[in-house]
Amino acid sequence: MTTTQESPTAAGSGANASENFKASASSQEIADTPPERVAAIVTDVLKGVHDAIAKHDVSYPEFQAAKAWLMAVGEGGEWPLFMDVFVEHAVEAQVAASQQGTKGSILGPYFLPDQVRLGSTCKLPRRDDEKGTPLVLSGQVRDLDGTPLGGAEVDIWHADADGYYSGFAPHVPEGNLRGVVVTDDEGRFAIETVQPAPYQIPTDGPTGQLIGAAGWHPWRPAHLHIQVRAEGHRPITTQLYFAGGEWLDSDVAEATKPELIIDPQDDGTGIRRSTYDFVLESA
Ligand code: MBD
Ligand code: FE
Repeated sequence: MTTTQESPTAAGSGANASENFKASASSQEIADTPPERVAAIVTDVLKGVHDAIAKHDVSYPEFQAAKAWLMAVGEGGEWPLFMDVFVEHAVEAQVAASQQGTKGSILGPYFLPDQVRLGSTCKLPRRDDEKGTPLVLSGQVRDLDGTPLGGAEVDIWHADADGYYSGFAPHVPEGNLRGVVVTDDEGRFAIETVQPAPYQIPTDGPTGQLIGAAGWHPWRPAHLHIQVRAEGHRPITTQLYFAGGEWLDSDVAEATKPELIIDPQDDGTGIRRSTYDFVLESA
């Protein structure tokens, strides 16, 4: 598999994610945490920092470098990117411990609400000359008892064949490769799209600079983001990955799970097809 040659700009992705997060913050659940709990959590976070300073005998120049880097993350609007890449998986693991049905994964910084609603058998919005191998994902949404959930929403968004997301890369049209697919009476859906490429954290921003400075790699394996919602049911936020794909075993965001790997097969006409069913628990 080849990966993208062009490198996304930090300004085109991380910064937009910051604006998007602020715009949607009012509709999100922002915790109202009691003081004792704030104190308990922040004390432990700070203790982790203090312990690392002592363990590694951190110097003043290193402390000042850390401050400069933290400022750059904020100025570049990369906090959503950084938090979702390096921290969100730990929060998701806590949620996963109490969630039945389809395995979840992290939301990431590139979800956009209110995308175009599409019928159960549909094509995601795409450019006339959209690059990439055609891909059809079909399946059924059910509850834990196996009852099909008609009218459920399969909200899907993913990078293009160069690894770019619409809304976060200026050259990709708004709404590209995003849609809210509504299941039929039997809870079924069939979504035609194109195979996404692996995603590279922009190397020209502070998050990418940290990754480079630490000698890590900046890649996430190719993935489809999916959020499934149905009335009276707990929504599931997840991602699907591709068998044999590059970076599957070393996702920089640590968000893969074996249950979330699909293995689309060419149907003989150049279209790769896979099925995946989503199971939701009652709210
Ligand atoms: C992505 O595409 C993504 O899914 C996550 C979690 C973080 C950065 C970019
Ligand atoms: Fe992503």
